[in-house]
Amino acid sequence: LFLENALKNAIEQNQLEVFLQPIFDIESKEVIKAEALLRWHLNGETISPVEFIPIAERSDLINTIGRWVFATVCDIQVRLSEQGVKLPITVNFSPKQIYDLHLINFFRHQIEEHHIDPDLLELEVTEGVLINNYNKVKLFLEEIKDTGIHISVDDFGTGYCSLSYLKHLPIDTLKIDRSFIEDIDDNEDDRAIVNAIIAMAHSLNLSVIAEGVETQAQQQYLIDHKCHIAQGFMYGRPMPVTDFIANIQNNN
Ligand code: G
Ligand code: G
Ligand code: MN
Ligand code: NA
Repeated sequence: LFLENALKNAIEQNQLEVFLQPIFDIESKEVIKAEALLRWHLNGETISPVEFIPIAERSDLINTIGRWVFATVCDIQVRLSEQGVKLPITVNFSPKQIYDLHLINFFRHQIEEHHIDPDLLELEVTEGVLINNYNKVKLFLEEIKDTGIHISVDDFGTGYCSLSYLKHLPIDTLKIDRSFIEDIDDNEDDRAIVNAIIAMAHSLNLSVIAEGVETQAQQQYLIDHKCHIAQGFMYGRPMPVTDFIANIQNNN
């Protein structure tokens, strides 16, 4: 309860910060995208979203926070474009936000106000979202698609999403869950799952991103199996926007 009350004031107290983690093209060796990851600074400590997002999801607080993250990512896009950087940013989306009335209008409004190309924005929905409440989710995602915002499926492989769902929903990208990448060197089942996801993505004309890539061996496996977009500590940890911009300008 202490955390819940503190979280209610986090936005106005300026305690929330959006970090960026690079998403890397192994072939071109360039950062091609970034994921926005929220951090909460409280009394000199940084609290992980793993801890506070579930608290926010217990009430409408998740809607306030979700909107704040989106608006902040729009601000970040303005900052990037001032630096001559054009890079899509993905925003994590909580299942509860589907019930945030007028959320899509809010997105449209933010895009217009910031003069942003919606091609530079992408929502990450988890696989579970697609299965529960399919009809409502389909309508919601189609409305999102109409705004020009892209859609990716996060933590892919952990749910039970069928091929036909993927085919009928306006999805652009699959993100292979990092649990499958972690043991790819010595777990045959994980390799089979990763291969199947890559094949599925190619045949449905979707992009595919491997998450949680930490080693050269994992990267080599992905190259050999035709997945050339990756995210993980090997390329960069989530970092403050200022650091992210400095890194981009040194490397690209
Ligand atoms: O960055 P980190 O590994 O601590 O993130 C942990 C989890 O928190 C991830 O599953 C991520 O999707 C989630 N998360 C991070 N930022 C946000 C956010 O802005 N909104 C939502 N709903 N989840 C987030
Ligand atoms: O659930 P989601 O995919 O949104 O989670 C993203 C989280 O994964 C981020 O919070 C980030 O800190 C974490 N992450 C990103 N890359 C790596 C990695 O290479 N190894 C590990 N262990 N975690 C990672
Ligand atoms: Mn994510
Ligand atoms: Na994930």
